[in-house]
Amino acid sequence: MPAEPRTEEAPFGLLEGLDEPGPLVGILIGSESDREAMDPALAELDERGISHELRVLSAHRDPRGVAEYATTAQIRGVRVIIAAAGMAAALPGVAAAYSDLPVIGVPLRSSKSDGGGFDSLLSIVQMPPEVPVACVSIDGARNAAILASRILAQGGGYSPA
Ligand code: RP5
Repeated sequence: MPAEPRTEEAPFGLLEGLDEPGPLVGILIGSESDREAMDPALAELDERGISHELRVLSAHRDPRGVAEYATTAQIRGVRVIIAAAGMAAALPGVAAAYSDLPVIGVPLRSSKSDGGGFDSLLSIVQMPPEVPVACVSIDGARNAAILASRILAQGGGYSPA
C-alpha cells in the first residue's frame, strides 16, 4: 500500500524563504495602513545605501507569518529588524520572541485609535525581561533607520553564547 502523502505544514522557520537572500534591514509593518508612516525610514536607508525590504505582517492577523519571517531573517542575512505597528502593537515583541536579531520598534499613531500612539508606545516598551525591544518615538520611523544604521556600523567584537 502506498504511503499516505504528508499533509501537515512544514514547521515554520525551517523551510520558508530560506532560498531568498535578505537585505541588511528587514522592515515589518502591521498593516498596509502603516506604510506611509514608514516612508521616512525607507528614504533614510536609501540615502545611506543600506539594503532593506518591507513586509506587511500582522502579529495578530498572521502570527505564523511573523514567526516564519523572524526565524529565517538572520540566516537570510538580515542584521536588524525594524517593526512598526499601531494600537496593540505586538509586532516588535513577537519578532523579538522569534529572533536574536536586534529589533527596533516604531509605535505608530493610528487614526483608528483614541490612544494617540501612546497605546502602541506602551505595547512596545513593556517587554518582559529576556525579550528586549528598542523603541523610538511615536512615528519615529526616520530615527529607527538611523539607529539601525548605527547598529550595522558596529561590526563584530562580541558573540553571544
Ligand atoms: C495595527 O492596527 C496596525 O499596525 C495598524 O496600525 C492598526 C490598524 O490596522 P488596519 O485595521 O488598518 O489594518 O495592528
